[in-house]
Amino acid sequence: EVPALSDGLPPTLDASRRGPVAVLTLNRPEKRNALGDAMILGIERFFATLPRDVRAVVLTASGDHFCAGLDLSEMAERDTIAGIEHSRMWHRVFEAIEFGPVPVVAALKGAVVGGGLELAAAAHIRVAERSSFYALPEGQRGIFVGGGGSVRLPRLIGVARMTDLMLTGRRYDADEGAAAGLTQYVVDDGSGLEAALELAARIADNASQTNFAVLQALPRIAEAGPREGYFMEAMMAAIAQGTDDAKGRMQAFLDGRAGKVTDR
Ligand code: 1HE
Repeated sequence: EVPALSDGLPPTLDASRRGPVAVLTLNRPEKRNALGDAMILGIERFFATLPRDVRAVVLTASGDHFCAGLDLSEMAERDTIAGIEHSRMWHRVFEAIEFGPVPVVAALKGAVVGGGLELAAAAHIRVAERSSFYALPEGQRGIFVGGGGSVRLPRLIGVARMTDLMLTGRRYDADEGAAAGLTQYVVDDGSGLEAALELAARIADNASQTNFAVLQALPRIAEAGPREGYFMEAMMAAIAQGTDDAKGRMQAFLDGRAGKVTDR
């Protein structure tokens, strides 16, 4: 018997399947999907046990808000070392998303704040409903980002915007978030999941070797110097091009059997 996607997940997470796309839902709307340890570890389990025929993931949330960040009720009195270990756990799990097996599309709405914004930043594409707003309220709570936000967010929006968000506690609305580079799509309220599923279906149609290269090679090339970058690019291009899948897809185009760029 095939195990269900949601086996072993806490009740605050829900997982389901739409053909080649798996949907992971943060399901703790009464706490605005605040992320406790069980949820973080559940997210890790979900990605670690994804069936091999899943080709893309949509990350979404129940209720009006994507995620209110770290569950502040679990912060308790952690000592310094335990605090480091806790942050490193978030790093491990979010790296498993960013460098995981398949592309992840996050469908955002309402609050996308603190650790919720850090989680969204680990996805590969972000779709925002108009209700979305973004903030880093760590300054008001006396803490710092701990879920990789200081690494990922400046790469999306730049150090100056990140500094402004953290020092002033300001909020970006959906349009400001898109203009700053946090998200790639803004859609009407109520249509975020549908839009994310449509993008995920396109991703699932893409060649596996190209999706692999985008997830595994692109971020490493972006961090490398140009000499190493060009070399890694050439290696990755040659590996992708040598697959039977690539040859078949190129021939299909030459034979007039494949879609044109203008068909999408
Ligand atoms: C929570 C959390 C939470 C809500 N941890 N319980 N994150 C924050 O500082 C954001 C704090 N939350 C808010 O500003 C607001 O809750 C929202 C703007 C997100 C939503 O407002 P609203 O009016 O819809 O809901 P609410 O009435 O504030 O919250 C509903 C319940 O969720 C309430 O509990 P209740 O028992 O009184 O019903 C809230 O206490 C609870 N709740 N957010 C715990 N975050 C790895 S480092 C990451 C560092 C961070 O993420 S810092 C940022 C933390």
